[in-house]
Amino acid sequence: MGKGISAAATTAYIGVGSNMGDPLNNCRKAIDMIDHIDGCQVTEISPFYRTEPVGDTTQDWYVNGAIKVETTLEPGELLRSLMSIETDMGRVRHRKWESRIIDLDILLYGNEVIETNDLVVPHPLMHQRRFVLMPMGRLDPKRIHPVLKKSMAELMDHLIPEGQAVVLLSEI
Ligand code: A4P
Ligand code: MG
Repeated sequence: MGKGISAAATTAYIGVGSNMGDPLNNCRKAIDMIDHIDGCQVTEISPFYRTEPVGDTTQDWYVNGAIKVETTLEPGELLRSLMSIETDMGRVRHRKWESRIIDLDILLYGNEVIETNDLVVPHPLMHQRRFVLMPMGRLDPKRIHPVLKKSMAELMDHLIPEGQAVVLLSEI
């Protein structure tokens, strides 16, 4: 986290999740790799949580966290860098929502609203997901969702918590 980054950098938030192998270690390793991307500096790391699987409830529980980065990469470049970290860590894609060694999602990129074929920001499900809002609320509870115009803390108050158990795992 020692590199300097230019004044033209954008603040972005990335969701980090894993439910295979050693999930906590996978999350930490991915964050370290993100910090080593040229043009990307990790400035804050949320606590990690053990979280009940959403979607396919037969899966193992996840470890989830979120990070704040300063980046000079364009959103598409950031996405490609994150996807190559997923691949380098051994992620193989078969079907949507399957168990994964690592999942890196761009949650917010500045206040930009992006809808292309391969990138939607803010992440379209973030406001419904406790495993995202809990760590986001620890990083920046007052951060405003650029589409819904509500803070992370307000979104957290409005979500439906059933089936979304979240247990604090560790403070960093
Ligand atoms: N893509 C579009 N927008 C974005 C974005 N903002 N960030 C595209 C990252 N990628 C984005 O993603 C599929 C495609 O989404 C990419 O090619 C990219 O171009 P993927 O990671 O290959 O597939 P996926 O993860 O199976 O799909 P997706 O939509 O990312 O799934 P989710 O929504 O991430 O759900 N339960 C718990 N407790 N914790 C979890 O972390 N995660 C999921 C996966 C389900 N249940 C979970 C968790
Ligand atoms: Mg994903």
